[in-house]
This record gives sequence, structure tokens and C-alpha cells, in this order.
Amino acid sequence: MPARVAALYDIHGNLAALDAVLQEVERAGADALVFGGDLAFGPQPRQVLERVMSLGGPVSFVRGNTDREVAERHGVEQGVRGWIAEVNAWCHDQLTPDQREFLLSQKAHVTLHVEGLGDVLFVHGSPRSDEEAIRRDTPEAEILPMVAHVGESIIVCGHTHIQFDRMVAGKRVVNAGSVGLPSAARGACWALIGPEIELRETLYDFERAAAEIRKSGAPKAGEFADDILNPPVAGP
Ligand SMILES: [Mn+2]
Repeated sequence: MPARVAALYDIHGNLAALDAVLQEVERAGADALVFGGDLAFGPQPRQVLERVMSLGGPVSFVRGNTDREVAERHGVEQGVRGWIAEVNAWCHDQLTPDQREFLLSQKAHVTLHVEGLGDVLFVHGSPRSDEEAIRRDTPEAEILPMVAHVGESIIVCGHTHIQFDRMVAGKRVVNAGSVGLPSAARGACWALIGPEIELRETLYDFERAAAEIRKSGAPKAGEFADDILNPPVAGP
């Protein structure tokens, strides 16, 4: 049974942010890791997948909406916007067949029994959808039907790239924030689950990360780099 679970969500192809958080996770004494989805969509998809697939120890993965979209190369025919289709196609082509298979093999949700906290449910968006957002200001009436079937008293989610920890609809709902593309925060955001719940933010060399990203050849590389240097205030 893990006592300290590091929840790493929405890496979005940012290798420097992931590396910085993994170092911090080790210092924090985490004994399990959960990746909460949206690993590859971004400027360094192959490198991020190589890194997470080589991790040892107890590691769980929850699939995000963009993991599906990248692995299945969703384009405008699947109803995604033009620039997203372009990034999906580029990321898909950067990945090896094994890495694509890995993205698709992930689970929609994971439950871990965390010492001192009990059963914790990890999802990407909401417990019923990897595209549904739970925001820090989403009204309780909207959240109720999303969590009505959930037995766990703690739910960890992501997808909206803004951290929060709130009691709502009879549950403690924690948004881990985004490691690679945070909004309303300066550094790489994640959460340490157990024995308490801590929202964490890890600073790293943003200038160097942005310079590497500009060289990635990814569509929108300049925009990804700019977002790292000056994170947006509002999430996606
Ligand atoms: Mn997402």
C-alpha cells in the first residue's frame, strides 16, 4: 500500500518540466507514481514517452483525451480544430508504434489505496469522461452527476491545467494541475497524495526549456515555448 503517491498530470510533451518534477518527487519520498494523462501532445512527445516508459517501481497510467487523439492521429475529420489536428499528426508521426500502443493501452481510471487516506480515484477529466472539465469554480450542481457513481471519497483529476483542492458534492476533488503547460502558475504543477494532500509547484530552467522546445520542429513550437515563459492565466 503506497503512503505517498505523486500525481503527475498533463505533461504535454515538456521534457524539462517532467525531469524537474521527477527529481522533486524522489526528494519528496513518493513511493508510487500516477500519470494522469495527456503525456504526448506537445513539442517533445517521443522523449517524454521514452522517459515515462523507462521508469521503474509502482507506476500507474490514466489515459487522457489527447493521448487517444495523438495515438489515433485525429484530424479535422474527427472534429478537432486545425492547429490541434496539425499537432496530433506531428506527434503521432514522432512516436514509435510501441509508444502509440502504450498510449492506447492505458486505463480510463485507476484506484489506489493510500495509507491514511483510503481509496483514491485518479481520472483525467471527470470520473465519466476524459474530456469533461472539473474547474475550481465549476458549480456543485454540474459536478454532482459526474461523481454520483463514485465510491471513493477522494478524486484526483487534471485536464484543465489549473490546480485546486476543494470539497464539493460530498467528495474531496483535487486537480493536480499541469506539469508541462500550467495555467495560473509559474512552475510545473503536480500533487502529492498522502499522508496529507499537497499541491506542489516545481520551478525549473524555463529559458533553457523554451529554447529546446523552439528547436523541436513541432507545429506551434513557438507558442508552446511562449506559454512556458509566460503561462496563461486561464486554462484551456
Ligand atoms: Mn486533457
